[in-house]
Amino acid sequence: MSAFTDRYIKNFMAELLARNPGETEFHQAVSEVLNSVAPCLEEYPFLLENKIMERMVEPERVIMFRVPWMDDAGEIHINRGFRVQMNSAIGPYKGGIRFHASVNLSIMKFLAFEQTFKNALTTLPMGGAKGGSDFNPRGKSDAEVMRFCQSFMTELQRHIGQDTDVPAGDIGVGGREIGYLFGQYKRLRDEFTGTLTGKGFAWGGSSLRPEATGYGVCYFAQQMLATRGESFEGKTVVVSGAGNVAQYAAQKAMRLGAKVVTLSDSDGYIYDPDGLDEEKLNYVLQLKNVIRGRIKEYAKKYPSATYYGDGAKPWGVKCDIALPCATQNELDAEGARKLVGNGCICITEGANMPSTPEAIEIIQGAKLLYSPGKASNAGGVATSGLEMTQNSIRQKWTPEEVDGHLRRIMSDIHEACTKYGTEADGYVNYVKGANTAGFLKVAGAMMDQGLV
Ligand code: NDP
Ligand code: 2IT
Repeated sequence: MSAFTDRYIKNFMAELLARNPGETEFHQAVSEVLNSVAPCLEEYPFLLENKIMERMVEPERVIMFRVPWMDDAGEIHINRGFRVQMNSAIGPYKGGIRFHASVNLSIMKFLAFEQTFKNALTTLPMGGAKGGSDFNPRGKSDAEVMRFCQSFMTELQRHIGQDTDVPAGDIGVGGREIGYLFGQYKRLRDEFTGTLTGKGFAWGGSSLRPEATGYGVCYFAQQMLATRGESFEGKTVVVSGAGNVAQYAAQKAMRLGAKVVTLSDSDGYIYDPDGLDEEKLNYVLQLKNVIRGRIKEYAKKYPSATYYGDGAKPWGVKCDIALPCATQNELDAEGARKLVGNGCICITEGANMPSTPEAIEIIQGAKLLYSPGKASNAGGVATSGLEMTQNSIRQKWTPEEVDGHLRRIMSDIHEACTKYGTEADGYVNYVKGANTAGFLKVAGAMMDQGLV
């Protein structure tokens, strides 16, 4: 990197921090991309002159709104709603909605920023956005969740549409919430369109959308492993999380011949040395998606498993492959050292930004196969894109057709990462590859469309 680029990055980050104080997750996401694309900025000075990076970090629009709702006991609650419409250079805004107590503007902006590059990688025409609320769905009744979703959508509906902005699920937003959100959208706008994705199969949803993120993670990991002549067959896999992404990553890894030995939630993790099987996984699906219980119940049901509480993370469990599928910054330097020390060969991210910058440095320093979420979890939004296509042409594709598209897209993303991320010694830096490929596509579209 030249002295000029080094100075540019330092000045850029100083200004970003001054303009967006306290938004630590957003700073982290921008810093990673900026460092990856610095050589492009050096190579193409017109990107600097046109302030493409400066434009990319300023959301096109941020919507923040009050979400009032009443609980079952008649008490009134006020939450905060968000939609960050980050970049529409290559298509209508697209990205999930997160309901979690930790949601704030920094988390929304980092997710919308990441989404912009991820969506560009999918090869489909989708811009980047993210939304959500600091509403905590844990312990809420179905009726409370429904009233909250209706209040949230009463404001959000003004800002979205099938050709404008198409939300979907994320942490705390699954099939149930998308149903309530869609119902209210349809009622207020009097239109049955593909404005939300992740819809129920009977009312516009795509087959395989629930499975798509987790399956895509494993398809991507297969490609990574293949670069070293390896596969899932006979490997031990550690998965974090127990939600949508974790469930289907575990299922696919298992079906590809691996032994999945952990799952987790924010309270702790279970370690099952015998590994999951179809019956145990069905129990987890029931536990998390229907009963909405905690992962510690697994260890009560299956005595082969041990539960580790107090927020313990599974990274100390010896494994060949790790799939972080819970949340941002869940894998820190200490966790990374444990994985490397125990002989792990591949870390494929299912969550968005689950590894801290220090963890990534350790993992890449040890030359492990390592992919950032924006590449390896893109199967979810890609299948949302396929849902939009099916809605537009008013047709439904078979699971086999959708799976074929998903496999091809994950393979194309892998190819883009190797094209832009292969280093002089042959090591594939998937972070650099993903950021550069996504950046060049969005930057090119922004250049074509003038100063907007
Ligand atoms: P779910 O709500 O279905 O599951 C989230 C899981 O992560 C739960 O097990 C949850 O445990 C755990 N978790 C959430 N917050 C924390 C936290 N602060 N600390 C520890 N554990 C936590 O969400 P998804 O599976 O959909 O999402 C998981 C990740 O994947 C997120 O990073 C999301 O952005 C990303 N993602 C999701 C996609 C999708 O299509 N759904 C697509 C691409 C990425 P608990 O119950 O204790 O909160
Ligand atoms: O982070 C993500 O890519 C998602 N939560 C899915 C977004 C989508 O629009 O399907």
